Amino acid sequence: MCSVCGCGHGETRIDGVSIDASHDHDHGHDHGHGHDHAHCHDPAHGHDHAHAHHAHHAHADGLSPSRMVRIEQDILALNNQHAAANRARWRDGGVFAVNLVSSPGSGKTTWLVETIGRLGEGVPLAVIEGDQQTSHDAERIRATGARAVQINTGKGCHLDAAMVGRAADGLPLPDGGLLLIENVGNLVCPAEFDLGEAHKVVLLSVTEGEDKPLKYPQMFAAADLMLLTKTDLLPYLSFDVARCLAAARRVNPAIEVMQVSSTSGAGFEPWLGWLRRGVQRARSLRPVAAAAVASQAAGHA
Ligand SMILES: Nc1nc2c(ncn2[C@@H]2O[C@H](COP(=O)(O)OP(=O)(O)OP(=O)(O)O)[C@@H](O)[C@H]2O)c(=O)[nH]1
Ligand SMILES: [Mg+2]
Ligand SMILES: [Zn+2]
Ligand SMILES: [Zn+2]
Repeated sequence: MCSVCGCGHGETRIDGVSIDASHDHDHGHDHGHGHDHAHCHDPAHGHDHAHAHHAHHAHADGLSPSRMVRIEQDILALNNQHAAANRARWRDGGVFAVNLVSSPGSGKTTWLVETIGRLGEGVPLAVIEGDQQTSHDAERIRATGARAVQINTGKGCHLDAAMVGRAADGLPLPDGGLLLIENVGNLVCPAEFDLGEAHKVVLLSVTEGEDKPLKYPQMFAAADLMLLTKTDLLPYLSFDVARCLAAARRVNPAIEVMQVSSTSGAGFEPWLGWLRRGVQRARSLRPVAAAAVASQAAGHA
């Protein structure tokens, strides 16, 4: 299990094939009786849920709190190493990688499907889908003609950098491409796991309540962009957009916000612009591209 959040690991599958990458992330059970049943999304275990996430530390019988903190630090440090490797690889390939996070059902896959249809041919892209079970979302992406790999995390409630690195191995992206990563639906744990992405993008749908940024501040602090989704439903709800944006800016004054709807098509223009600028930036930062610019500059000197 993962003692950062108490979620279960060791049964990760990529497109149905079992991998053991998550062993990298699996210190907990070596050191004591871990609470595998303390998974954060199991409603039968409300106590553990609260404990794991309010304190941001899971607990395990027989382990002192300081030992648990060290194990968590080890897990996150190891994850950060994998994330750095992913980041270096994407930098070298000029790949723009985006990590989409939200609670279940906020509209991530629908938004990606609509995005892919609108992006057109100019941007080569691939999608990594994360869910505990099923390959429904990868199938929805493949139906657009785009390439997609499904990671099933089993009891795990978030993607980690090692899993994503493995999945990316099976998804060669041409230089200068766009990698869209849809994380497991969960507003808590994915905030802590860097995948090597350029940006986390948090989706919050208008049916979830305007106080979510205050309730889950780590996620909104970790994201650079918030997409307020399903705005087509606003006429039927009492959702206060201004209050929601104020809450988001209270936990992250720099967060960029776009109000969007896959149903009405609202918000695609700024979003596609944001993606295209990211792709251009990643291409220009590629070491070969940067070296060419430098040598050109030297030639003109
Ligand atoms: N009204 C409305 N419904 C939407 C919109 N976008 C998505 N939905 C609906 O919301 C539900 C969940 O959408 P998904 O795209 O599967 O959400 P998700 O975030 O990928 O869900 P998980 O992967 O399970 O976390 C589906 O029934 C969609 O049809 C939208 O813009 N407006
Ligand atoms: Mg989805
Ligand atoms: Zn975990
Ligand atoms: Zn968790």
